[in-house]
Amino acid sequence: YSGQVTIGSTRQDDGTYALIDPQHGGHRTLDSSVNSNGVLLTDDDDVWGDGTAANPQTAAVDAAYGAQTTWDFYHDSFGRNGIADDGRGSSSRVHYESVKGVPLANANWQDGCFCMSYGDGADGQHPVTSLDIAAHEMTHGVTSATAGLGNNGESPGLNEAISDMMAAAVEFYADNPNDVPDYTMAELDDLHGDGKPIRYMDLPSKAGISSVGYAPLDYWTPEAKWDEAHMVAGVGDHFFYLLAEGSGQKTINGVDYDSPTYDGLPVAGIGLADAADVVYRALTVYMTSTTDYAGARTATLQAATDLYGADSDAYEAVANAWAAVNVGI
Ligand code: ASN
Ligand code: ZN
Repeated sequence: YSGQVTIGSTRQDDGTYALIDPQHGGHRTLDSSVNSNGVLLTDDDDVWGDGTAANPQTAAVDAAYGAQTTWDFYHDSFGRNGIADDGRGSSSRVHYESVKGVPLANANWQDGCFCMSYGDGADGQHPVTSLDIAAHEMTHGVTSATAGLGNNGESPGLNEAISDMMAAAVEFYADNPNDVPDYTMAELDDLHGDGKPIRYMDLPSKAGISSVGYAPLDYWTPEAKWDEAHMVAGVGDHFFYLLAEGSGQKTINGVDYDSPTYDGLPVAGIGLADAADVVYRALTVYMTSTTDYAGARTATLQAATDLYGADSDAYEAVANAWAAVNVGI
């Protein structure tokens, strides 16, 4: 999905190369079409994949690129040394199926294997391995290693939103011409077979009714306590878009956005880098396993105070962006 890229590999004793990335904690890219645990990918000439899904190495290139780029984003933006901030590399499994023989149109993070797993899409031809997906899944690992947002109430939805926020930030960080930096999720993976993204951060309900029977929330409602996590994530996704870019119409990298506010009052954005700084500090210093949206508001206000001061534009923007999604008013 990201065109021709350079990825890390390791030369082995037998002269072949393996997808072990020494610059990123020894991250390993594994092929799960052999068995579900996955086997390390190896190659004779160290040129991997060919840009087509038919070549089984192509998805591996995406996964390796996603892991290294997300690692570099966390390092360069926040000084974080890997998912657990201890230098340890994760692994990524491609051609993964949760149920053997059933093509998987999804990807996930699992703490148990410290790994991301990527399916090949509903038709087995559209690997779910774009950069925003990789960054989303890897960020679940960061969240797990820090705030540990849990399974109750609004925390799972907030967890999903944090992964979407950082996924957007990673796309902008990578600035890859083959993958336009944007505030949508999975626009390259064609998960629904209609060429459209699965989530829109400027106006989450634009995604329409999902397979779970609900549309993502644009604004907080009591539903956030029980609705499906990716629907509840709409509240946080919308908050983040407004904090970074502000309300109203805007075209960024050729993509049109139009972000309304709950109270109709405008929000002035502080830019993506500062917005990501606020969220990262809130996630790693103030959020806990039970943080809900009201708690996320408190955490981000505290983080903005720490980073920019209580009298700063950033503090005011954080407060306004939460009010604009009906949190804390
Ligand atoms: N792709 C999904 C996620 O990371 C996986 C899931 O919902 N189980 O949120
Ligand atoms: Zn997720």
